[in-house]
Amino acid sequence: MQRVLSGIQPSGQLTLGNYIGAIQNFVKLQHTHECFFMVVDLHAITVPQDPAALREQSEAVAAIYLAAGIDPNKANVFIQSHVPQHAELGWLFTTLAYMGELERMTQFKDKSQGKDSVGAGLFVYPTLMAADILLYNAHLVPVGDDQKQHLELTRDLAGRFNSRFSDYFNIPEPYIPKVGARIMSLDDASKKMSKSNPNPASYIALLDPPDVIRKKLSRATTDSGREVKFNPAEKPEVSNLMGIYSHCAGMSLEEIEAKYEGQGYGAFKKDLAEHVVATLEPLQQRYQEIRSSGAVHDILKQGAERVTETASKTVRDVKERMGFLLPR
Ligand code: AQP
Repeated sequence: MQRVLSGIQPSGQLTLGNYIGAIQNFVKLQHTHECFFMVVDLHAITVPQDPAALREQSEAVAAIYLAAGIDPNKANVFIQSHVPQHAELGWLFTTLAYMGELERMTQFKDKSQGKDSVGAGLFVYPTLMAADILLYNAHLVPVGDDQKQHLELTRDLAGRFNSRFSDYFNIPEPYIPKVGARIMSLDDASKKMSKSNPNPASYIALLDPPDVIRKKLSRATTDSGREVKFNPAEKPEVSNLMGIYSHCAGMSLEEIEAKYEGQGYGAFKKDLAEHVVATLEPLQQRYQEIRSSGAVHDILKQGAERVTETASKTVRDVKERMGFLLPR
């Protein structure tokens, strides 16, 4: 069975973008692949995090995975920092990477732009991501556009290790989901919806109460026209809302256009809010049950225990091939 690995950073409240773009695919993949779904807290700290919020969000992301339908008996669900081999292999890969290739990473350029001081962790982030993937010799990595370059680097580092030391790593492939959705921000359709956006009106958080969802969607930016038409180049805001609608209501874009023909944006936005609320309500209910059951910690402990055997074997094999004197 092919192995799939992915993770989400506990760097804010998970959004509808994370759900549609990542978590819903995770739920499907667990039935056909051996899956590793992490809460990538070591990645989250590459930009400053409030300690209490980081702890809370880490548990929340894990509980959302479970509430969304990831079954911890089918998929490996764990916190990245609970398996210290991620950081260890990350360091080993940092020594194999070149400054030039890390400097070319567009995510580093974007996240460091205009900042006076940029953390070194943000710079070496892709070598830790390579370690996450190669630790379990994953075959497939679900990636959005913004992560494709990091996966290329992972492939380069795996190949470099194989040719410099010995053929050990499988070269992972990107997994592009059939329905690849990129949900854009509600206040600026040129930016993706992001959990670390300081303006909460720019995203729908998965745990937003129904009234907050209704309010955010009624205020979502549109354009000065009144036609509900899918045209990302000329009507990016409306097209983004239509993408969300289509996803939550299970209707095609053509059906949505036909339904709201000649009606303006008001009715469309109102119905959109109800579809989003109906999509998220069951998840929110399960989330509350899971959090109050106190089961998350045990599930995470078991998840980390289960993957540790593979992770420590990989690190041991890698160190042996690199020439480390191993403890006997
Ligand atoms: N707007 C989005 N539309 C579709 N998919 C999205 N993902 C994130 N935003 C959207 C997918 O969710 C996963 C989470 O990845 P991450 O936590 O490593 O960080 P990210 O991609 O940078 O997501 P955020 O929400 O924008 O986080 P911050 O603000 O912390 O950087 C990935 O699979 C991503 O494709």
